[in-house]
Amino acid sequence: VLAAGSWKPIMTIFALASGKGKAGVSLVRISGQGALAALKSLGVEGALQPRKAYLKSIKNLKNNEVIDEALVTYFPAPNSFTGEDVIEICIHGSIAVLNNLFDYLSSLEGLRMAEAGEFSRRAFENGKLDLTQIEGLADLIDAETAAQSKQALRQMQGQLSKIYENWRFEIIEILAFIEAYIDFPDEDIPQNLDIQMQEKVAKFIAEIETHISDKSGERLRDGIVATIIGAPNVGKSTLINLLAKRDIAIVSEIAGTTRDSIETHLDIAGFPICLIDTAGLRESEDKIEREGVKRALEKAENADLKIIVFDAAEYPNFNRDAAKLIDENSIVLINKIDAKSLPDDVKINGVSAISISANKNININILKDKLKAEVESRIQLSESPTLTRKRHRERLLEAVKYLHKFITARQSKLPIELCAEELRFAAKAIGKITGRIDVEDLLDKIFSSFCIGK
Ligand SMILES: Nc1nc2c(ncn2[C@@H]2O[C@H](COP(=O)(O)OP(=O)(O)OP(=O)(O)O)[C@@H](O)[C@H]2O)c(=O)[nH]1
Ligand SMILES: [Mg+2]
Repeated sequence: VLAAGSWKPIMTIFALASGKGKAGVSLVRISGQGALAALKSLGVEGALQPRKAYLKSIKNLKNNEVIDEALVTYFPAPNSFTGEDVIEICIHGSIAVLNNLFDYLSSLEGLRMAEAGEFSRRAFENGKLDLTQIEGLADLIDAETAAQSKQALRQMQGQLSKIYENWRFEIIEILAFIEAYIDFPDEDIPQNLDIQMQEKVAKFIAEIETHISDKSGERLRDGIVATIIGAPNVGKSTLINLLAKRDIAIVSEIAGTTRDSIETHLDIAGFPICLIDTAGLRESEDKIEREGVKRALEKAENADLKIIVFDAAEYPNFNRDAAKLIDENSIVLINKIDAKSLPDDVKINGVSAISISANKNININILKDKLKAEVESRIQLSESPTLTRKRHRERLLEAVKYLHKFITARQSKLPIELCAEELRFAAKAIGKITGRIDVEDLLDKIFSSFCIGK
C-alpha cells in the first residue's frame, strides 16, 4: 500500500502502550493493515468479533513456542484510535515476555516497532484527532494535578478545537461571501454589507484578543512559578523543605549556604506550582556566590509569584535589597517569629507581612492558604477552554494581524480580491493550530449551501 504523496509503504506498527518496566499486565498495540495478519502469525486463529476481548495463547510460530496467555481485542478500521485496524494485546508485563513478543513481531514481514508519537500521528492523519486534541492527550498523560488533567481532558475532547474551528469557519464564510461577488465582477459589494462585514471581522478580533489575553491555560499546563528570595540565612531553604515535605535543600546556620537555584513541584489544591529556592541576596567576593545571587534575581524577575522572606530579628529595619523586590506579585514573609515576637500587622513597603516560623511550623497554614489563593487567582480553570501553548498564541496573533489588515484594506478601498487574501491568511493561521488548513475544502462546502439565485 502506498501513502499518497510520500510513496512509502505504510507499515504496520507495534509498540508497548503502557508504561515501561515490569508490571502485572502490559498493553501492546498493533496498528495497520497487517494487524490481523500479525495476529494470525501469533497463532490466533478464527474470526474475532470487534471490540470483544478473547483469552488466547500467543505463539511464536517460527519456533512453535508459546510466548504467553493474553487478552486480545480487535478494533477494525476506522473505529480505532489510529483509524486503522488495531489489535490490542494485554499480556503479562514481564520484560522477558515483552522482549520475546517484540523480537518475534519485528521478524515478521511488514511489521516494525513504532516510532515515538507514531500512533498519534496516524490518528491525526486519519482525521481521528486534530493537533490540539493530540496535545491534549499528551498533556493528559503528563498531568500531575487534578486541574491539569481536567484541562487536558477538555482539550483532548476537542473543546479548544471547537472554538478555533468556529472562528475559522466564520472567517471563511465571509470569504465565500466575497468570492461570490468576485464571480460577478460588475457588481460592487453594497456599502451596508461592506460595513457589516468589517464589523463582523472587528468582532472576531475582539473575541480572539480576549482569548489570547487569558494566560491561565498556559499557567495551568506549565505550573505557576514561585521564587523564594531574601537575604542569606533568613530560612528560605528551611521553608522550601517544609512545603515540599522533603529535604531538597541544605539548611545550615552559615549564611550563603544555598548557591544555586533549586526547584521542586508542588500540588496546591489541585494546581501545579514550581517552587524555587535561591541563594541569599548579598554582595560577595566569591565568584560562585555572585553568580548564584545573579540567578536568584533572574528567577525572581521571571516568576509569576515572589515569596520574599525576611528575618524577624531585622525588625524594624528590614533588608533593603529584598524589600526593593516587593511588588503586587509578592507574598511577604517574616520568618523566625519563634525567636522574636513582633507586633500584629507589620508592613514592609506597604505590604502586610505574614509572620511565620519555618522551624516551629507557626502560621504555615496561613501561608499555604495565601499561596493557594494567589495560585487560584492566576490559573482559575475558566468556563470556556483557554489556549495552553505558546504555539496557539502565536498563530492567533498572526490571525489577528491579518484581520486588522483586512479592515484597513477595506477602509482604503483596495480591490476586494486583495482584501479577501487577508481573510484567507487569517483562516490559514487559525487552521494551523488544529492542523486543518484546507481553506478550499471548506469554501466548497460553504458554496454548496449557497443559493446565489442569479
Ligand atoms: N529560630 C528559627 N530558626 C530558623 C527558622 N527557620 C530557619 N531557621 C534557621 O536559620 C538558619 C538558616 O536557615 P536556611 O534555611 O539555611 O536559610 P537560607 O535563607 O536558605 O540561607 P542561605 O541559603 O544561606 O541564603 C538555619 O540554622 C535554620 O535552622 C525559624 O523559623 N526559627
Ligand atoms: Mg538556603
